[in-house]
Amino acid sequence: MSVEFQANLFDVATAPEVGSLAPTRRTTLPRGAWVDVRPNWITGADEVFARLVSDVPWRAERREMWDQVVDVPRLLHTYAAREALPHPTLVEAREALSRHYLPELEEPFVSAGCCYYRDGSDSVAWHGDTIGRGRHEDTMVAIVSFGDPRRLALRPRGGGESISFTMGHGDLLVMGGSCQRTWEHCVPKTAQAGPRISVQFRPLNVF
Ligand SMILES: O=C(O)CCC(=O)C(=O)O
Repeated sequence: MSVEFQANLFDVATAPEVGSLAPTRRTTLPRGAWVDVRPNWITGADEVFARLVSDVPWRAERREMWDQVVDVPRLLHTYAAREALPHPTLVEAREALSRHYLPELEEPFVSAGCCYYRDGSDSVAWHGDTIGRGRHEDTMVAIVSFGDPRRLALRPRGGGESISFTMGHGDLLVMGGSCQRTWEHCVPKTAQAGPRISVQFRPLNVF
């Protein structure tokens, strides 16, 4: 699938750099969930974004909704454990996350789900990553965002007040503890936004 992308708007000459994870800011949520945020974790990320746009084999999905089959409003591709990632910075990021969170997670991050939000009308609805082990066990999902800022909102499963984090170019957000089964998250549609790519690193058998 070809996706239009104006690479000349970006500074693809600056080399990407994965920063330190020492100053992450943790927000503790009720029911054993938490969110870590590290703004500007990957600097010089324009070239990473451009390569992901052009090299990831993006696919559009369709799904049944009520009586109709509708387009899923974003493009997707998942790199399973042991599959080569499309940019060395993603390999570096996955290794840094695995090292930093090993004492808590007790296993590495292995897969990388990629989502391409082409504009503000692309989105993902409220959900938890509960296919696989996230349904019953505490786990972590680490999201790195590239491109235009978008809001990632979280709310307690079953109802309650939502909170949200704006994820900008190169920012990291990690959902941990019981977050996938006791909370839901979404990326709502917005009136104005350019393209954004989200890369989600997950441990084995968390989807
Ligand atoms: O776009 C994001 O950062 C969130 C993606 C997500 O929640 C998912 O694909 O499960």
